[in-house]
Amino acid sequence: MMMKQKTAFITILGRPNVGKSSLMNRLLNQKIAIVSNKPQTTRTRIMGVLTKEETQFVFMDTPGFHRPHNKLGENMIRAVKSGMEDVDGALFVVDAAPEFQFHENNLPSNEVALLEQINAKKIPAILVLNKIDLLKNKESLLTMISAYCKYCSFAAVVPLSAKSGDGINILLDEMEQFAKPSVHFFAEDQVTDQSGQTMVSEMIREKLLRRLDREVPHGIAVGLERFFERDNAAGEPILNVDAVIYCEKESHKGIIIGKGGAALKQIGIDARRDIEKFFGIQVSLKLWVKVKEDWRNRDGLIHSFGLDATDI
Ligand SMILES: Nc1nc2c(ncn2[C@@H]2O[C@H](COP(=O)(O)OP(=O)(O)OP(=O)(O)O)[C@@H](O)[C@H]2O)c(=O)[nH]1
Ligand SMILES: [Mg+2]
Repeated sequence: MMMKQKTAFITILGRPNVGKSSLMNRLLNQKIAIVSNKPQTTRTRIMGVLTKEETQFVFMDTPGFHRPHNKLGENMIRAVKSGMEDVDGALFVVDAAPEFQFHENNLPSNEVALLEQINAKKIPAILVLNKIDLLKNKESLLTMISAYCKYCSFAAVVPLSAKSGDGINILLDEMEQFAKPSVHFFAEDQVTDQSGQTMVSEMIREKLLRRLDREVPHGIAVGLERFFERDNAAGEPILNVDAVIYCEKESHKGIIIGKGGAALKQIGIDARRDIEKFFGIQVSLKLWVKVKEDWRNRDGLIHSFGLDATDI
């Protein structure tokens, strides 16, 4: 007998670095969105699909909500806002780790602004307190919960750890309330709308974010020049990828390449390992570094890197 199908479109919102992408990856049980300890890792809206029996969850991982400093940042905020249109629910993710300086009557202003939008658009939201694996004393959660609940009447409150998976099943159960009777929009085995090429350039960017410090990683974009499969002499398929890493300054280029090319080599090794794991075939990866000054304020370049605002 056909099960009655249900669908829930759910946007994942929060300030930068709280673990939105980690949470989506954990929910999907697969790494779709890149993760780093640098704020503003996610730059576009990334879709992730989870089909659990009769319910299909369609997640939208969004860039961290912040005050933009350039055109790229403005596009990122537009991606957050367009991710709030026509959704059945939201996960409002906050950082419960003790090193996050939490003041009860003084929530970060970008969180307050986001909650105001959630309220104005009447989006039912679940408060997700992430990173509880870092908490020794769970009592601090109560203070946080009551502070956030002053700003929004949440449909549920779920403390969890995207890292360990603790609490994820509770969230999955709570999200069922967002599901509406509807046919499924995606095939059961589809996990994301990102192309293979986008996944590859993002995997390379992740390694750069993880390896680089200060302002360098924020000014990086990765473009693919070539992406094709060919058999080697032994008849085994090899995925060939030629990628260009764009940065904003000549001095940044030097940092990315490193002494004798050592830094770039390591980035290439790390990225290749991930790409091979993802596609399940051997990969040949070649990397170049080029400077494009102030590209984050140049529409043409933003467009060529696929970082336009993602309007529905
Ligand atoms: N200990 C711990 N760390 C976590 C957890 N979830 C995420 N992190 C870490 O938090 C950092 C940020 O994670 P992301 O998933 O990239 O955060 P994000 O909210 O998507 O960040 P932006 O895309 O920049 O807005 C990374 O270093 C993660 O490894 C968690 O449950 N526990
Ligand atoms: Mg992210």
